[in-house]
Order: sequence, then C-alpha cells, then structure tokens
Amino acid sequence: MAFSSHVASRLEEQAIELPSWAFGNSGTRFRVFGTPGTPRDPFEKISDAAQVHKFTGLSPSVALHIPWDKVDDYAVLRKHAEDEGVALGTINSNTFQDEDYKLGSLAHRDDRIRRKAIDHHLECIDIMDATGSRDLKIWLADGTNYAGQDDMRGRQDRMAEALQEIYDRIGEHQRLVLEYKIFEPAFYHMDVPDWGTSYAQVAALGDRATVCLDTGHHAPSTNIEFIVMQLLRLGKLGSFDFNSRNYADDDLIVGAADPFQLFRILVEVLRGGGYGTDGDTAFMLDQCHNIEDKIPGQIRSVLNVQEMTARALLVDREALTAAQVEGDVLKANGILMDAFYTDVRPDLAAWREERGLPADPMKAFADSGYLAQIAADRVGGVQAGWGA
Ligand code: LRH
Ligand code: MN
Repeated sequence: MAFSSHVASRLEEQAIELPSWAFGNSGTRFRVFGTPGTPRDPFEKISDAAQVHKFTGLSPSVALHIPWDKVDDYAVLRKHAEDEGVALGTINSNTFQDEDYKLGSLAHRDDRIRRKAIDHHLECIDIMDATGSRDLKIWLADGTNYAGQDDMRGRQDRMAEALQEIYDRIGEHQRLVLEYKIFEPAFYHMDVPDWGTSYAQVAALGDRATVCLDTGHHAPSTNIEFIVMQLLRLGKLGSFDFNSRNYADDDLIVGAADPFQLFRILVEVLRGGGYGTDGDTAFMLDQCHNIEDKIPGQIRSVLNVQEMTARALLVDREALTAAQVEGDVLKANGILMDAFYTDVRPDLAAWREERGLPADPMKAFADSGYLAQIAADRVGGVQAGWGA
C-alpha cells in the first residue's frame, strides 16, 4: 500500500545537512585509517557530499568546520558547491585544537585567550556572510578533569559574557546554535554538559540563539526524545547532530545502534512541529566513518533518517490520542509500535522512482563507479582529516 499523499508530500520536505568532515579520514586515539580517494581539500569533500544528494535527493547542503575547511576565497567554494548542486550550510567553530585552549577557550580565565577564541567566532561569522550560511554552531571542549581544578561558576559567567559578544555580531538572518556534551575531552565537568545549561546560556542571549542536540552527547539510557519534546516546547531546538552510539560519543551511522530510539526522537520532532519546511530545527549528521567507506556511509545514514521519518509519519495520531485519553496503556503503546514495525522500504523505493531517484541509492551509487574514479584521480597530496 503506497504512502498517503500527506506522507508522500511530507517526505519531500526532508533536508539533512552533511558534515564535510565525514568525508575526510577520522578515527580514534588508537588509529586514523586512510582510504584511497579520500578528499584532500574542501572542494573534494563537497564533490563527495554532492554524490549523496545526487543519489538520495535528501542532503542539499554541507556543513563546514573552521579551520579544517579554510579556503582563500569562500565565494569560489560557494560557486563550486552550487555547480555541484548543493549549498554551503552550518559553519562550525573550532576552539579545541589550539595549544592556547588547553584549559578552555570562551570560559578560560586568561583575557588574551578568551579574546582569541571570541575573534575566531567573529571570523566564522565573516565566513557565514560569504557562504550565505544561516547557522554558527558552537561546541566547546571547555571543562576540567579534576574537582577543584577551576571555579565552575566563574567559567559560566565568562562564557556567558563571551557568547554575548559573539551573539551581538550574529546577523538578523543568522542563528547561533550551542551544542552540549556530557563529557570528553574533559572528564570531570564540561562547561556546556547538558541541554539545561545550553538552554540557560542561549535563553540569556536572545531569539536567534538556540540549542544543538547531538544524539551521542548524553549519559547512557537518557530519554533523548523527552529533551527533544521540551526544547521544541521552549522553541529552542535549533538543530540536531545525528549519529548513533553503543557506549560514548561513538559517532556511528545514525540509526545503526538504536533504530527504535531514532524513531521515537522523530515522533517527538513531528509532534512538536520541528520537522520540515514549517519546522525550525535543522537536521545535520555528525559522524565519523572510521572503517567503512564514507560516501556509502553517508548515503546509508540519510536513508536511515528518511526511513524512520516515514515510520513516524505513519503513527495514527488520532487513534493514539484517543487511547491516551482513555488511559489504555497497551493500546497507546501498540499504536506507536505498529508504525515502527511497518516496513516502509518498498514504499520508499516507489516514492524515489516517482521522483526520478534510484529505488536503491546504495546500489546505484556502488554501480556508478565513483569510488574507483576518485581512488584513481586523487593520488598524491595529503588526505583530509581532523588534523588532531
Ligand atoms: C564534538 C562534536 C562537535 C563537532 C565535532 C566534530 O564531539 O560533536 O559537533 O564540532 O564533534
Ligand atoms: Mn556534534
């Protein structure tokens, strides 16, 4: 049974931004493995990202990370992206790889170091003006490793002051999204460890400051969809960094470790009005393909989000509300599980073909020979990575 016209049109609103860094090499402290054909610069990263959009129609923009994606002329990079059929998206700052930031950046005690970190963010906003990006995403590695190492209250106040200066520079059509993370690289406290802290900081800034929820940044067994519900209720869920994890911030393919959790999150996104063109929550992937091929990994990822979005769209909201009103616990749960257990893959294949897309994007990309082509073309130079 094909999708209803409602579900079919809602699926057309899906846009999932890709992280440029997912196309470079990444790994763990044990090893960063290389791959033949890995991009050597932001232009090649964007070309690879464009392949994902070509075969899925789901990823019209690419997020950049500064300085990993630093170029001389962002107008040239923007033109390259447009020629490839995608746009430049979220600009991610980076105050976690410079010697000066060992004890923090925006929360650091030293005026010179805080100044340096603020200026980096002002430079990122200049880049946003050139790339036409809407969002500045700030994730801070700031924190401490031992109790007593620093005054946590003082760090909050310094960070708030620094964020205010950055926010004051944000353009009227731009947003600041503040990402939280429970631990790593700090192992006693992070200065933005949870949604409450991020919310408290962005609420103090203004309407164009929101929270970024990275699905890998919570304590084990956290009910993430509850946080999604609350941030949408508060009008402050600016964006997602989607990935999945079994243990910590594993940055695995979204939906791979816990597809049911992804489904529950998307049910709350739909219920809270955060999805699609009338929603105001950006969907982005934030992943590392340490051992698997990167472009197929990204294709698999956006398809996983699409599949769980389709299942979430199949939830019979009226029947669910009726069962909830009745207090019929098992009936209500059963209605949600019916949607989750509905295999939407055949209908999605038909939905793609109706829109000139391959029924099976993974197979179509594999058959395209693109991976062999870039492995042959991209010889020499230095493969891109995190440069950590
Ligand atoms: C931090 C994080 C953040 C990025 C980085 C690539 O763990 O999730 O979003 O800047 O990964
Ligand atoms: Mn992230």
